Amino acid sequence: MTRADLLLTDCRLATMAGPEPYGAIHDGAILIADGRIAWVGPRADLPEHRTAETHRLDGRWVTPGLIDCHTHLVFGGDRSGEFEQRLEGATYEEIARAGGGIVSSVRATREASEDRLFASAMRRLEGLKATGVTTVEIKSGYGLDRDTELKMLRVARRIGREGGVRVRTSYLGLHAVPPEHRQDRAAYVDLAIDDILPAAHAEGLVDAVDAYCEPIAFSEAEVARLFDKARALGLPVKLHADQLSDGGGAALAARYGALSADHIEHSTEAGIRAMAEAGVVAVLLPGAFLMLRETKLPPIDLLRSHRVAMAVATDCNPGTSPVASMTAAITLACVQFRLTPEEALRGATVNAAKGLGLSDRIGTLEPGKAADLVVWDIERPAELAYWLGAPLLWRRYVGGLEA
Ligand code: DI6
Ligand code: FE
Repeated sequence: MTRADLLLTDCRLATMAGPEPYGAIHDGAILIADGRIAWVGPRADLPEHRTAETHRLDGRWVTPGLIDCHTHLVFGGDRSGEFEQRLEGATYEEIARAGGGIVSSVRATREASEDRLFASAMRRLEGLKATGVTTVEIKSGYGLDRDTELKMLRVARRIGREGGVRVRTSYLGLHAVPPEHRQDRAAYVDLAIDDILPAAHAEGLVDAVDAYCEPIAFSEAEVARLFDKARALGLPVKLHADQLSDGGGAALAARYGALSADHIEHSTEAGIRAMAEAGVVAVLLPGAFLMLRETKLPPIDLLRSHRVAMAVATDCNPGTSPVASMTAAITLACVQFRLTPEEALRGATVNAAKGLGLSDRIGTLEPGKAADLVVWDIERPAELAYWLGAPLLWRRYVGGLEA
């Protein structure tokens, strides 16, 4: 007799595991106990069980909770003025080099209180939750001094406690050189690596370490120093790689066994091969591609032929991707990058879990995994990619509880 807290029944399942497209089970049921999936399969095979509660889902589709594995959800202010400048022809790099860009969000983030940062991030989080997100990665990187980086990461942890989602944090101290160090970037790199990172880690605020590797940001050598420190602290790494130019970011990420290399529009085949060999997940960020009106597509065919796992994320940030909808990221990945709807949904579930190092806990509907799941008002899973901005969510469960 299987003991359960909750039975979900009369539903179609996209388990994202198994040989069928979407790992589909067409008349399925799920038993949930202690916040985890105890059993999942065709309703006809449901084992004998005792359960406190039953939810009938009237044939709706159930998927794993969506995982947004790359966001900058916490920041002060907005950059809609720069958006207007870009519409008039200024480029992202020009604005950054003229002292705008990331640094203008740094000013606003330093000024904002923790409560204010929390409140504004929660508003954006509502958009993600309404589009099925149950786990979100949140980066620092708009503080660039010790107090503000730690403030951002504390807000991220608070979102994990109070926001109705699971949160993974990434320390992104090497995001930009802050204004007070413009004349002395080496001193900032030292500070970010030898002072801020250890302080954040000592407070338990860091799940992974990220960096922005671009000519307008940090070099391979600077990032390598950061990654050496992360390794010494036992922290996994990931990288904003080859977004605006080929800077060898994919290969660098592979050399350090990174969880993921993100963007990778400009990565070469050698870089992709290195990622494949090292098991690095490719995180595709079609929101940034859209908002910057980029034209250089990420090498999707190479990722497929080298069997690199592809994830899809919003990159929600005030500069390049003011996107607070996970289903919009899925749609954009299909329309712009020509992922299939199934690839895009894998990218928002099983492959995103891999990109966060959480494959054993979330990302599929399988026994033993957390009962993070989403019930959708759709007839076919491809609708998650097809609709842009339509409300499709019917209900979310996090750890087996309606959230
Ligand atoms: N992610 C980032 O961190 C940068 N680009 C991206 O896609 C810059 C974000 C920003 O301009 O604030
Ligand atoms: Fe980013």
